[in-house]
Amino acid sequence: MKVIITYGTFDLIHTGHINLLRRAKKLGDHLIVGLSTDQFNSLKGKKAYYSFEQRKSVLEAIRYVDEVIPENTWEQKIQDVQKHNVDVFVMGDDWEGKFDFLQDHCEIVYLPRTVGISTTKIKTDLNQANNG
Ligand code: C2G
Repeated sequence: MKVIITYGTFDLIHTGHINLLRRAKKLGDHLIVGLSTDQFNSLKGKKAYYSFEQRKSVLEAIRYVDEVIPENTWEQKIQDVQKHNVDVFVMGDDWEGKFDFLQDHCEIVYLPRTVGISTTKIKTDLNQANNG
C-alpha cells in the first residue's frame, strides 16, 4: 500500500485544497493529512477561523482523505514519515524546496498551487463585501 502524506491548516476548505488533496491521493492508496493544531497555527502566525476539531471533521468528510493526524511542530515530519511508513510527501509548490530534508526518508512532490484562491482571499473578499 502506497502511503502519501501532506500537511496544512485547511481552514475554510476551498477548491485549492481539494485540488491538492485529489492530486496527492492519486499518487498512492492512502492519504494522511497532518492538520495544523491551533497552537501550531499561532507558531505559523496564522489564526484559523475554524478550530482544529472542526477542520478535522471537514477533512475527514473529503473522499480523498483517509486519515488525519495533528501537526504540532515543524520537526515532527521525519518521525511521521517513519511511523506511518510514508512513501511520498506532497505539498503545494509555495513550499518548493522547504522540505527537501525529507529526501532521505521518502519521495518529495511539490504540486502547482491552484491560482486565484486562498483562505486569506476569502476573508478579505468577505470583509470588503460586508463593509461595503
Ligand atoms: N494550496 C494550493 N492551492 C491554493 C491554496 C493552498 O495548492 N490555492 C495548498 C498549499 O500549497 C498546501 C495545502 O493546500 O499544500 C494547504 O494549504 P494551507 O492550509 O494554507 O497550509 P499551510 O498554511 O501552507 O501549512 O508544515 C506545513 C504547513 O502546515 C503548511
